[in-house]
Amino acid sequence: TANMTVDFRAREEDAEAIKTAMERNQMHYMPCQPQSGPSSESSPSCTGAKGVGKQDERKTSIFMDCGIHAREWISPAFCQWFVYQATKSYGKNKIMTKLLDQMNFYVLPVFNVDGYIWSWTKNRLWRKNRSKNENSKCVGTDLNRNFNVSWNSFPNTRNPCQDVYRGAAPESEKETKAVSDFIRSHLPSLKAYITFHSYSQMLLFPYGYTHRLAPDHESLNKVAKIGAEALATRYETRYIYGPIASTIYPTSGSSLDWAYDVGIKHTFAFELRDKGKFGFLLPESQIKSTCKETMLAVKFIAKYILKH
Ligand code: ING
Ligand code: ZN
Repeated sequence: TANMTVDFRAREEDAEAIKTAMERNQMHYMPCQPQSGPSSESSPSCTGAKGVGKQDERKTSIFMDCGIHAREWISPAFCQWFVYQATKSYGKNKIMTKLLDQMNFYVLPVFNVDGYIWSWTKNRLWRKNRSKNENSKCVGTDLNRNFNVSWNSFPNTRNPCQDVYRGAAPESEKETKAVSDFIRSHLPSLKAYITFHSYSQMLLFPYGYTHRLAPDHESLNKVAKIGAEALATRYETRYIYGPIASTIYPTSGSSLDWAYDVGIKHTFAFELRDKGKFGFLLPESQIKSTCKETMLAVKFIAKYILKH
């Protein structure tokens, strides 16, 4: 599996450009830490610009990830759209400016890097990552069954040859481990976790591993309703919403249930377009409209979270 890092690091030569762009947008620029070396060095070398955006650990934060499953191509497209729109509309769009001023958005655009590449180059319908499994010639773990939550409870995820293979142990995959570590180290500023899948047109929230309702069910249901309604205002795309187990199917070891049980109150999974006509092979002509309507939902969810 590919090495990954969840925080954004610019190359040295990009640092000046980023500094200028951020100052133009009245964002704070945190220069990189000088590396250890002779103190006489007039211009300390550094490996990158850390902390793009107004970084403040105490601020309300939202973590979003896309592309946990390789073949769900509309998902990484959305994360990219989100970052593009956010940076472009800062200082112009009132809601976006307020959101970016008052909260941190941590965006992981491609969770499952090697699986995603595999889906572009070898097998369009590949879902898992590409890690090798001991004692099996089947490759890959389903990263959305590999989280440390109710991990051992569902028998249908134990075979490495299945698309929903849970992995050798909870967090056995470095992608799962990296995201779990990142989230753990950013608690308790994280007020929301949103993960993007396709397809089905659903807005899901915990639980998947049990039919029990989440302690915050009423609140989750209300925010999901707001999100689905906001999304529909653009092109009348219909989303259904509800707990994972009763709305799509029961699952164990998902990032959504894990993030909720670790203490993030607002956790949602989008199943983006469509409802099966094209499925994972959503045509290019629908990318932009899907991103636009989804953006509305995410903005409404973020706005709600800021207020409550
Ligand atoms: N669907 C998700 C899956 O992992 C899901 C549904 C989302 C389950 C969030 C649990 C949590 O099966 C797809 N299409 O991958
Ligand atoms: Zn998925």
